[in-house]
Amino acid sequence: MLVYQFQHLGKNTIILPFLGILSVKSDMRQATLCFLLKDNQILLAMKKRAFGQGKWNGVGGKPNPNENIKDTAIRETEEEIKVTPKNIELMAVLDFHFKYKPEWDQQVLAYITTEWEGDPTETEEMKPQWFDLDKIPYNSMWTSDTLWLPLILKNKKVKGKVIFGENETIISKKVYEIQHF
Ligand code: 6OG
Repeated sequence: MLVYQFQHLGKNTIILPFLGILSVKSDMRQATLCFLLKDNQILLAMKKRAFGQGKWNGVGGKPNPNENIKDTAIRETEEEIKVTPKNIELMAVLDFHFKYKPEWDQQVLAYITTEWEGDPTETEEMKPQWFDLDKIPYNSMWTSDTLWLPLILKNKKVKGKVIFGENETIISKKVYEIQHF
């Protein structure tokens, strides 16, 4: 089976030779993550409420209607930790599926930034904290973070798909490096 990507057909276009196009468009909603990096440290933030509550994560959220996703990444970082990123770079595009909670399905675009204005500040939604790169608290993060975060911290760009079963266990995973998006 051949899997191609055609911009005009959408993200998940599968073409079976002689059989035609099997599936065309991904309708997953999108969300962003932004990680601040300085020296040998990464800024994570404790999610204080709602989806992902109690986990350390990058900062982000969902686009407003008609909002460009990169603008979402910047706006959410401003809203959640009072920092304005100046140079964000897309490092990962990750499809997360929840077999028993399909309403949680989302495609997450993860960005890194090394330049910003403002000091990370706690808000009602997130409590930011710097971590040494060798002390990332993976035990208190989404379990799938170990699959892709170490790669983007080595400056690799990645795509991935993870399917979660019950209790956030991973029942299927595929993460691979790409040259560019
Ligand atoms: P709000 O519901 O807060 O946006 N997000 C994930 N982050 C990680 N590290 N792993 C996942 O795997 C994630 N799924 C979603 C994207 C949701 C926030 O949660 C992130 C957004 O920053 C399951 O508006």
